[in-house]
Amino acid sequence: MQTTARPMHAELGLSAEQAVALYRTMLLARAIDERQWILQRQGRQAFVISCQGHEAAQVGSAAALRRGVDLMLPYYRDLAAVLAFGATPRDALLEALSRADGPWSGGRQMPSHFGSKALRILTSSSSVGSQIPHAVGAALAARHRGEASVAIAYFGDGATSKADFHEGANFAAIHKLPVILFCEDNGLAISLPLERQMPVARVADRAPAYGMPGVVVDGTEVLAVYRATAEAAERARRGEGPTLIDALCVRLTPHSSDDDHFRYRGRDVVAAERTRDPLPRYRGYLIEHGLLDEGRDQQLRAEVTAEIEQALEAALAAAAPDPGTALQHVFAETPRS
Ligand SMILES: Cc1ncc(C[n+]2csc(CCOP(=O)(O)OP(=O)(O)O)c2C)c(N)n1
Repeated sequence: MQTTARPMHAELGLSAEQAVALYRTMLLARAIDERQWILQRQGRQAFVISCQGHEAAQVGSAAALRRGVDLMLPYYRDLAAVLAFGATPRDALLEALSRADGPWSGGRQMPSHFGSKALRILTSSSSVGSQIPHAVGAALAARHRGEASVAIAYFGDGATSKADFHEGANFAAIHKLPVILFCEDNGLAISLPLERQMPVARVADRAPAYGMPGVVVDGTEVLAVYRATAEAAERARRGEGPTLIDALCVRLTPHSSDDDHFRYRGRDVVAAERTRDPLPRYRGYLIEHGLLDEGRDQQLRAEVTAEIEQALEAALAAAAPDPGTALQHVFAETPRS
């Protein structure tokens, strides 16, 4: 009897529309990110820190969770993850331009510091790794409240050398908390390569010390990431505790708009990373399985561009915060000037 292998998205229970929607979110994140570099170079935006190269890891993982139920604790690179969890281009651009109406901090935080009570995205700090124990605490609180939420903490490989990671992993594992520790492993902490960050070969090798699975996944393959995250979420919901996912990503830009990566990476290395760009990879999959063609791709890109232009127009027209409010939420009592 002849058997035909089902395409991976179908195996994962994703419809054709859902499979294309993942691609659209990846396109949207990439286009907002590219626009932010232009705004920064124009002097309109203070700072950029990119998700470029991490889109598949972020969208694949966020899409495998339940919006409105699960808790997301992102770090600064997670534009695509928060878009996949319900944030809009307008939200992103209002905050990128530090506008008073910015939904994450009212323009008080640096760009890329996400947080939305409505979307169950816990506010993020610049301090590397600090969201990891917060995720563990949020999962514990959810359990006490009888909620069925899984908390996902996102972080880079560098963050796994912080005490926050080890304390969080240890506590989550002892108490079998519903946590996913999701490492977007691009092999660099700014300029420091992985082999100088840790004495083990991979981030995933840290997992056995905490009695949890350490799952290595190609972070440039959106469906592979979806599968790994869905499995970790099921394990968490069954009460079996946390999973460390080591998603191998590429960082297609310098660390931030304040960095020149050619001072520590050869042009050949950056060019090699570009061959693993997650967008053309997934586009190829969709075309191969008849879910996308050139015309539909162009149409999606045009839609995304129009959406961003509209959001940008609104963000450019929006008011900056009143300087008189600069100390609000900083001190319990405003000190005398
Ligand atoms: C506690 C702390 N130490 C140092 C920094 C400065 N810093 C910002 S990002 C970063 C690198 C983090 O690398 P990684 O966790 O691998 O994430 P990536 O940026 O590569 O995605 C460092 C050292 C910081 N923000 N917080």
